[in-house]
Amino acid sequence: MTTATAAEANLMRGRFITLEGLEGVGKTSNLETIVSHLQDHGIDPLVTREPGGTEIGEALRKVVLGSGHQMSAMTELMVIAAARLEHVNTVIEPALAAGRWVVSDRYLDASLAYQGGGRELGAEQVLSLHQYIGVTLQPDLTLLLDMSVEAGLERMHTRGEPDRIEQESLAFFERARAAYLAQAQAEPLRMTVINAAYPLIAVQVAVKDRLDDGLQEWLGDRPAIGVAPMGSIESNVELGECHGRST
Ligand code: ATM
Repeated sequence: MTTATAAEANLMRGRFITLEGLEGVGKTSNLETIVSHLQDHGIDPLVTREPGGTEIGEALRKVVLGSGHQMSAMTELMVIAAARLEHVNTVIEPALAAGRWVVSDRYLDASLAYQGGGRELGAEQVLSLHQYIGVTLQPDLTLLLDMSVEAGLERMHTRGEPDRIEQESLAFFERARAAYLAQAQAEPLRMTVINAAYPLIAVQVAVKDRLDDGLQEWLGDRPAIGVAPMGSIESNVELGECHGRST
């Protein structure tokens, strides 16, 4: 590919936006805000989630989150990474290459937080496994919803039966939160921390403001390229179906 065509391909590429945060921070409502704000700008994103987003990924999600399963931290990471490999190769990359924008409810930063921090595998092991299997795709923008672990867990406990990871200790979630925040500090241009302790309406305003900065940077005055027509909203996972519970 010549330099000119590589530049053109990059212009044509969709953008990859991820949403992250611990339990109870309001991910579900803010995911809807991201999608509707993009739609307001004529962008019809593919909405997906991790672990999951493919048939194999959804099956592996059940393995990882099923409360009956015991597994080592490395097994957990490898199962999640296998689901991610499938997701990136068969869903995310093809969509981006075709000019489609992708919004994912969680991605690699969640492994850095939960397996790297919570399970204490460390960022190095998480990243080197992904490097080894060839998952090197980075989001263009990551919004990290952050609030105190206690407040988040309090909200989570009003939602019914916790999954295998949700049953972890306060210390586990404190380590996961610290790992998320360390990652955001290391990559301030890609990751924006949003204080999720404020009322939802204020959090949604902050989410939209950060998206507007991105839209301005990526689109400038020109319309989005390769954007699916309005009204043909296609989702890799149905928002209502995959987010039956509020997160
Ligand atoms: P949701 O809460 O977004 O449905 O995610 C399911 C769980 O998967 C969540 N559990 N808790 N608590 C976080 C966990 N998870 C990981 O542990 N590592 C990952 O890489 C991802 C994507 C999710």
